[in-house]
Amino acid sequence: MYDVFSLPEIKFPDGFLWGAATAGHQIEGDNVHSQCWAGELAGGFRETSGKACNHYEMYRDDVALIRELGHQAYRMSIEWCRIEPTEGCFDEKAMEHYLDELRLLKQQGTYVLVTLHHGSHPQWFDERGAFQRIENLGCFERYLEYLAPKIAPYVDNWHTLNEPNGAWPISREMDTARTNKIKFHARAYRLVKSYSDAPVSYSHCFMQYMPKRHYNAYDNLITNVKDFLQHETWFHAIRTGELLSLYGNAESVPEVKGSVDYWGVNAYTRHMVDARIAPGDAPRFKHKELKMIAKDFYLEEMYPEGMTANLERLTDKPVYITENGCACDDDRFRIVYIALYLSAIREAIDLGVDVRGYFYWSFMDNYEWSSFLPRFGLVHVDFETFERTPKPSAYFYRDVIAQNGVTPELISRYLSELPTLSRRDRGASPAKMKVSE
Ligand code: IFM
Repeated sequence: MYDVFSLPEIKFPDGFLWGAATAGHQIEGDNVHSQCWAGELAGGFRETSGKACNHYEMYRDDVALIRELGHQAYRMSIEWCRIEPTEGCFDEKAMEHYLDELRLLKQQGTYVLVTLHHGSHPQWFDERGAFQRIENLGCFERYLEYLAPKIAPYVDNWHTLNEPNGAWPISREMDTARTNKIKFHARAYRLVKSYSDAPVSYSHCFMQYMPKRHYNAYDNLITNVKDFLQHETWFHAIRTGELLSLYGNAESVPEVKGSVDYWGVNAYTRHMVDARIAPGDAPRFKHKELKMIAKDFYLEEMYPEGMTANLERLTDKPVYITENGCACDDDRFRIVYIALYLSAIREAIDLGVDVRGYFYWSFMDNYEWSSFLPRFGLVHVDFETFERTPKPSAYFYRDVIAQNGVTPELISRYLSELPTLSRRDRGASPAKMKVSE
């Protein structure tokens, strides 16, 4: 655990943008035309998304809460499967729903970042092979031609795809999907640019890979391969237009070159690589295993140093941190996490990285793709009643925004001591905490 009380004052550049992020499938509920919905029902999931946070019905309240909590910006996604539930048929009511949400956000002065594809898409698109088949690019284009001009007046910033580089491609099929996604991204970038002057990028899943044994050649080799395939091939493609593949010849795609106006970074933790374990995914060091949620589901590790190191690779364009956050039952961890990662981001700025904004993941507790257990939210959601209750970290973050930084005084106001997770605490229900307003 880090001594967050010894952090010096951290100030951010004037105009730094502060907000939080969400994604449609994870909060809206009843997303029945999505491939995720079908996949969930097919089994293998701990829980299905069901009503999620019921945001589709409660969006007016949520938009108001974003403002009440002092956020300047909001990152949201639009569900393609609601707008085009069957191929080629567009649902005007769903379109009007999103336009209303966007209008409300703009009316209250919120800076809006819209992600066009965040993990879920129509079931029919999935049945056609989704990103696996480059022929499907036309489907995405047709959808964006419908959507982009309508929402452009309300969008301050765009993301084409969320974490398209997410998994490192260990098979030929995954490698094909990876290069196709770069092409989908680039086409979407060009299309959006024809309707909007706002900046456009994608959200790069920036997992930091590290060898478990720094002296071991194989651990280092696999670490470098993973990093190369998941990160460097994307950066290289966008910087040069050259798409590298593990299985085929490199391809030059001019449309890809320069297809981001800034780097969108989603970064949470690091990943240890051990060549003795296939496919290299090593367990964390025991002393770093913070089981911050009650059930045996997730092991988060605070590794803010990874954020600084990642950002140092992105000095050629501005950067927005479009996701960073932690899943924990004891909200005090979130305060520690935010303070430490902001310190790491400030360090990157001092090293010459042009970081312009920060979006905490997530605005509220939500559906974490197969379960409601990991609670990433600044706002607690009761998944029975859908009541929203801001956590202490939401007020901490509100004050960070107001001060454009973190001070030792602010940390002490919200934390009286460092949270611990002794063996005894594991599995215990989270301590009741006073909400400070
Ligand atoms: O919930 C996800 C999000 O959809 C994509 N980035 C990581 C988050 C936390 O796992």
